[in-house]
Amino acid sequence: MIKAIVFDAYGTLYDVQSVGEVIEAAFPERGEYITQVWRLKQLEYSWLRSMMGEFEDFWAVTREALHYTLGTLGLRPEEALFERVAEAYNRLLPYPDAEAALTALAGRRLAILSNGSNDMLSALVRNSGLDQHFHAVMSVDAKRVYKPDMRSYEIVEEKLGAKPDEVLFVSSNGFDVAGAKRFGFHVARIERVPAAALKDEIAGAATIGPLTMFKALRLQEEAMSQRPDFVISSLSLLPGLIDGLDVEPIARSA
Ligand code: LAC
Repeated sequence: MIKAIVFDAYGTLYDVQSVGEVIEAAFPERGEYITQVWRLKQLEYSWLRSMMGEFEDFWAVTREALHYTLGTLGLRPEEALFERVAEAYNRLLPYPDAEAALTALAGRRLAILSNGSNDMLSALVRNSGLDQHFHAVMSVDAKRVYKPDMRSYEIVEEKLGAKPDEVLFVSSNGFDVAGAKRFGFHVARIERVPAAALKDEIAGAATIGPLTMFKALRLQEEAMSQRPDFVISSLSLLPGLIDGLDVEPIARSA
């Protein structure tokens, strides 16, 4: 029996590409490059910090990654501009399929487990109006270690009382799918960029740009032994998938 449906945030419910507009306005012609390198470096720094045993929250990691990325272009913006761009991460847009899917799943215990700091996640769900859907919004801050470290996934049982095999974890991040599966969750992978579409994109490109590289590195299924239980192309298909599973309803408030 599934007692909780737990979502990853960045890249799964929220579109990390939606910082692109703010970045392009701040640094014309460099929006795509900065958006991709920033996200790649942000994740890399989260993993480095977990491995080094030197936790700083995701807001610090996000800012360090932005510094790094701008540094590769020789850019040292004044503080106000830097803050404006960094803040875009707290105003990411939800994917267009997120709200309807969460609404259709009402009556189940829905939650987020994210690398985002508590402050970032509060801002994100509030700014996007998705806060009403979640029973819990859980940050890895509680364990001071980032996904896919196994300790980060323990937060779900500690906060929701659901054992790993009572959880359906939903993510589009390859590394998170692998980690969640290794931990023992049932895992639904949202395949935002199908392998065949990526292959065609690469075949049709004269040169391979940063966004294509990002899709290749972060949005594909990892070639590792931890495979997701379900693969669906969009969150819209999640309610149908869940209808076929044994999911515990929660008591509705009157
Ligand atoms: C998160 C990262 C994985 O939301 O995107 O935790």
